[in-house]
This record gives sequence, C-alpha cells and structure tokens, in this order.
Amino acid sequence: MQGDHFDELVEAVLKELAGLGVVPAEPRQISSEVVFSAFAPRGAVQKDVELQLDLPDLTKAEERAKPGIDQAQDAEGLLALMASTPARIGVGRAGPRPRTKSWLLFQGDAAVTQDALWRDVDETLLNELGLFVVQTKVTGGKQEYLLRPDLGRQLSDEARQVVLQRCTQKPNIQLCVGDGLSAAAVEANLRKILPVIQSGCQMAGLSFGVPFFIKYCRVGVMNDVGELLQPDVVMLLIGERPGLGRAESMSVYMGYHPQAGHTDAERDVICNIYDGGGTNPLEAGAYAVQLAQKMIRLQASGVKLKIFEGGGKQE
Ligand code: B12
Repeated sequence: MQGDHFDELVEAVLKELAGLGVVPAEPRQISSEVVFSAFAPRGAVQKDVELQLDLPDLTKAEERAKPGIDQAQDAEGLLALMASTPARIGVGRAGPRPRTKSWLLFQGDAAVTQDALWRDVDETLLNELGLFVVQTKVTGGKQEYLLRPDLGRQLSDEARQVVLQRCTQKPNIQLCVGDGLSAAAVEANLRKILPVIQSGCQMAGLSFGVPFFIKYCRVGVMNDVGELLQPDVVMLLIGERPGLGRAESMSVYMGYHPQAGHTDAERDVICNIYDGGGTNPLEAGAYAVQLAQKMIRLQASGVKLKIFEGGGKQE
C-alpha cells in the first residue's frame, strides 16, 4: 500500500473514532511511519527502553513449589507430597484445562529440552580439554542425526583416518565423548568427570588412549572405535535424552573389546550423571574406572560381566 494513501486512511479512521469519543479530537501527528513502527522488531524501536518484567519467573524453584490447588483439604500434606518429587503434581486445573502457569512452565521446560537437543557442544570446552573432533556418517545436521540413528553409530571415513593417525593402538582405556541427545549434559559434566577418569586410570596403572570428541554420536559407535584402536575398554561419555526441563544428565557407556556385532547386551551404562540430585560426576568418574578394572579382570562386559561376577567364571 502506498504511504500517502495509508496516511489518508489512518486520518479517516481517527476522525471517525474521535466522533465516537474513543480518541481525543485534537489534531495529532500520526503517519504510516508511526503506525508501522509499532510493528517493528522490539530491539529496533525500543533501544533505550529497559525491559521490566512484572510477572514472577515461573522456572524458579520457589515458584515451582507453590501448589496450584487453592483450597486443598490437607494443605500441609500436599506441600510435603510436592516436595517429595520433581513430577508435576498439585498443579491444579482451570476447568478441564491446565492453568496458564502450568502451561507456560511446560512450554519453558520443553524449550530447555529442545535447546539441549538441537545445539552443538561448545567448541571452547572441547579445545580447553584438548579433545579433537571427528564426525559420524551423519552429514545432514541434527535433523538427519535424529532420523538416522544407524548413521550415528558409524564413524565417517575421514574420522577413521584421523583417529588412526592421532590415537595410540591398544590402550587399556579408550575414552570418547559424544554429543548424543544433549549438548548441555556434556557441558555440565565433562570438566568434572574427565580429570577424575584420567587420574583414576593413572593411579590404577591403566594406559589411557588419546581422548576425542564424536559429533552426531550414538552409543553403537563404540564398536567402530573398538575395531579401529583395539583398546581393552571403550568408555563413551554421552548426553542422555533430556527430560522435561532436565537437560544436563550424562551417561558413561562402557564395553570390553567392543567390535562389530556387539549390542547393548555387551555394554554397561552409568547413567543420570549430574550435580544436585543425580549421580555426582566425580563419583561417576571414579566408579567408571573401577568398572573398567573389573571388565579387564573378568574379560567381559554387559550381561556376561554380571554372570561372571555372580561366580559363572573363576577369577
Ligand atoms: C531411550 C532409552 C531406551 C530405549 C533405547 C532405544 C533407542 N534407540 O534409543 C529403549 C526403550 C529400547 C531402552 C531399553 C532398555 N533400557 Co533404557 N533408557 C533409555 C533412556 C531413556 C535414554 C537413553 C539415552 O539417552 N541414550 C543416549 C543416546 C544418545 O543413545 P542412543 O545411541 O541413541 O541409544 C542407545 C542407548 O539409549 C542404549 N540403551 C538404552 N537403554 C540402555 C540400557 C542399558 C543397560 C544399556 C547398556 C544401553 C541402553 O540403547 C540405544 C541403542 O544402542 C535412558 C534414561 C537415561 N537416563 O539415560 C534409559 C536407561 C539407559 N535404560 C535403562 C534400562 C534398564 C533399559 C533396559 C535394560 C530395560 C529392560 N529391562 O528391558 C532396556 C535395555 C535396552 C537395550 N538396548 O538392550 C536404564 C539403565 C540403568 C542402568 N544403569 O543399567 C536407564 C538409565 C533408565 C533407568 N533410569 O532405569 N532404553
């Protein structure tokens, strides 16, 4: 629409509204420019306006802890019940629907999950910890990673070459880090767990291969790493599928002499690794080293290890 014509239109509407007493009758400076500016992106028109939020931040622990049931029969009991679980109980309802608060919180928490899933692990962290980066056969970004788990279980040809060039053969422990389903999980735990595993292996007299990072990684990639480098044990630190609002949980998947054809039955997992409620990353690191020692001693992992532990094989 032409600006002049629009101005005429605005003028006509304002006159009509003034006649109805909805807007003041005095002449005012209004033009298409002014009207359009109302729809411009916020940053563009409100550069010097400070953002003021008058609503509480629903994601804060104290807000989450507030019951949504106004006249609970046992208010104290309800509070105790809510404190006993992170599950969304006692949130109340508006007729048959969730309350606005519940709905907003759900959307906020779902966004945390999506962010963790869709973004890449911070490169500065990987550089800081001296991890070089290789990729699986996924080439079409996260979308393909999610749709094709099979590609995430195989190192790309280039990755295989780089790994062979940069890593040592037949270490006791070969550690890899994978993004998996949560970048946030890797970022939250890696700085803590990696040094514990490294020093733990050193103290246990286990040789430690050159660690590296695998982008678009699935658990099954352990088989490729095992075939390429022939370590006794592969440890794969990987981001777990995030829960609603909980994205920082990591796992260590481990296998003895992983090779083509191995399944999860030949693997073990130390899961739910995060600070403040999960398995503490420092403890998890120490436990991973102990488990690796056991795997090497009994020459097994996964179900076989359980059987051998139970006396199926003499030490
Ligand atoms: C998704 C999932 C599954 C899916 C896996 C399918 C898939 N393709 O993703 C299904 C429903 C099949 C599944 C089954 C089982 N799971 Co499960 N699973 C999970 C979950 C929710 C997320 C895992 C994840 O994010 N992995 C990371 C991504 C990147 O890996 P991925 O390559 O995409 O997928 C592989 C792993 O998820 C692996 N996997 C999944 N579960 C398990 C369990 C064990 C013991 C192992 C070694 C591997 C493994 O299987 C996938 C294919 O290789 C976790 C919860 C958590 N907090 O981690 C539980 C979890 C790992 N599972 C668990 C268990 C116990 C099992 C079962 C043994 C249950 C049963 N009794 O049958 C089976 C075994 C499965 C197997 N693969 O042999 C436990 C492990 C506890 C432990 N420390 O041993 C967890 C931690 C849940 C829990 N809190 O109890 N699981």
